[in-house]
Amino acid sequence: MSIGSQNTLNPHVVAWVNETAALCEPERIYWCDGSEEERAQLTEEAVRQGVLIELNQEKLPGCYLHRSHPNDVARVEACTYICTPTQKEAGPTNNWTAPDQMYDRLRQLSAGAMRGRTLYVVPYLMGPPGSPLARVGIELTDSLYVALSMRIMTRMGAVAYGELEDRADFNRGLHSMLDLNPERRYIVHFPQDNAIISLGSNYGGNVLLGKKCLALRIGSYLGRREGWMAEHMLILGVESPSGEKTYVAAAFPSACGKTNFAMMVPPKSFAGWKIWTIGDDIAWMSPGPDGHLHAINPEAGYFGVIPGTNFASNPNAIKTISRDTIFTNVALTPDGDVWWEGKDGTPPVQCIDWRGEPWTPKSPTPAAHPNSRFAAPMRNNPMLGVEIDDPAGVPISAIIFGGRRAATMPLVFQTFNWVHGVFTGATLGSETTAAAAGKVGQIRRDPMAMLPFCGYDMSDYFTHWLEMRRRLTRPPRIFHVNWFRKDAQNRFLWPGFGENMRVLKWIIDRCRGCATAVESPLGWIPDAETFDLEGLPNMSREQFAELQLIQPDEWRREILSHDELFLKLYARLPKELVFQRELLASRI
Ligand code: OXD
Ligand code: MN
Repeated sequence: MSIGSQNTLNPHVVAWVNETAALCEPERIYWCDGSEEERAQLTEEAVRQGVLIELNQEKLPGCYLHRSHPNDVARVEACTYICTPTQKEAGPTNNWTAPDQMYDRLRQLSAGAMRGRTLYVVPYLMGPPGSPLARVGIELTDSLYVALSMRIMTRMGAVAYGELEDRADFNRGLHSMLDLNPERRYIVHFPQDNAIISLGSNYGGNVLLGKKCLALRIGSYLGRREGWMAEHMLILGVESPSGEKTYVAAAFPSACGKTNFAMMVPPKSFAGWKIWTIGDDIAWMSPGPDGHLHAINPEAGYFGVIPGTNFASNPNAIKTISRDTIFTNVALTPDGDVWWEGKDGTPPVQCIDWRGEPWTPKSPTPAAHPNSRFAAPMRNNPMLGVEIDDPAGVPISAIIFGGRRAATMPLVFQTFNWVHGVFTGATLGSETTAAAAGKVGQIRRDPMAMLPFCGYDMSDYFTHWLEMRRRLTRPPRIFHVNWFRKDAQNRFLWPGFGENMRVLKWIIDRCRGCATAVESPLGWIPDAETFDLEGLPNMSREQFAELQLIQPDEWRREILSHDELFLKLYARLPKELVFQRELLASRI
């Protein structure tokens, strides 16, 4: 075994790398430093090995295509475990195995797993340097794709060792692709040890360990212990024409438009308004000395769903992915460009699909996988908020929950108070998407969009939310939105994308106490007579009222469907949520 140049003196890191190398037996250890030279060298190596395909560098400088194994294209919740010391701590919504048993099983699978391969030591920092919320992780991986993607998605390299100094409190993440056999696929969290082991996959959500594994599953566990929150939320700043900024965090389930919302361009009638992106997927939030909830984005890049991304739906994303981007599972055109369903322009006459097979517009399957992705550095975003590097984060005025619902849910409502807001988040329902393996389009309860990401018992998580209120003198107001309501002909009732600015404006005006609202059984809703529809073609006041309609029959069914989750959690569900449900039923 030859050792590359070790670039940290931290004895805990060195000991852990040696211990892992002794188990996995890599041929070589490569210590990443995050430099430009390293990026060039590792990229060249990835192209040589066929891990990355170089794209047309004139059109797409610094951009590459990666194809994952066709059996490995999404997060796999069935293979994801939270191995707390007791099953009770993981709760009924997580897979659990006793830690000793799971460590044994994974150790056996990892023994000699990196023979003939390189082990990359990837040090990374989640959050701005100097932030009390920031955390260091070290991922040991045998995937070059992971090493290069982590460089985009996190603050990777020397900066992490600088923050860690000689401490031992870093997240230990071990990843090996093994042979990509789904039978040997495990994404396992040991929150009490701040450790993750991911085997048998090379799909981003399962293997970029800073993201879902550390920033959400382990993060939520640490957050409860230490009095902060790790949430599946975008963060954005709304700037008014007079320069006033209001910050909002929003939780939507995977592939429901968080990236589009975080990068939104307001419509023409909102001249002078700007949306600044702070984060598109994850928020770490903690009470600040001013009594506000303050949020940082722990990530440094976007791992976005690409189908449907175009100049109309998300012009800032198109600019962001025009360079230094790794595309996964999109199609390749003959001139070295990429293609996906919903891209601007006409489909190519022929291309190579995401599996590497010839494709034409007549082919029966899509050219890009429905969960194809881009990994792009946030610094490419022309509307990146300057606050991104502020260790104190941004004060959050509104929290928005949203799901993908063809019926029942109105465009927007404001909850009556924090506890009602927690109930609304806890009962969030949404149609399943291609971001996770399994059936698409079925409504499931996805509390706070955290069902696949909560690193402990979901009832304790609700209690944590309720308790956070006591630590805030200026809590955010809580709202619910639904961009996806359809009419009887299955057409979307709301245009979405940039037009969502109208809803966002109502939300921030409510937070600032300067928008009217009408009381409804669900909460406060905009007055259909005064809501800003100016310049919105094809939207009459009657149509807007249809979007906001609350139908008692649908709502009776909706309340019954909360049982899908509540019965599972009933034994430990905070009583506040049970009472909120009663109140809602009586209002309906
Ligand atoms: C994601 C997801 O990749 O939520 O962000 O699946
Ligand atoms: Mn996500």
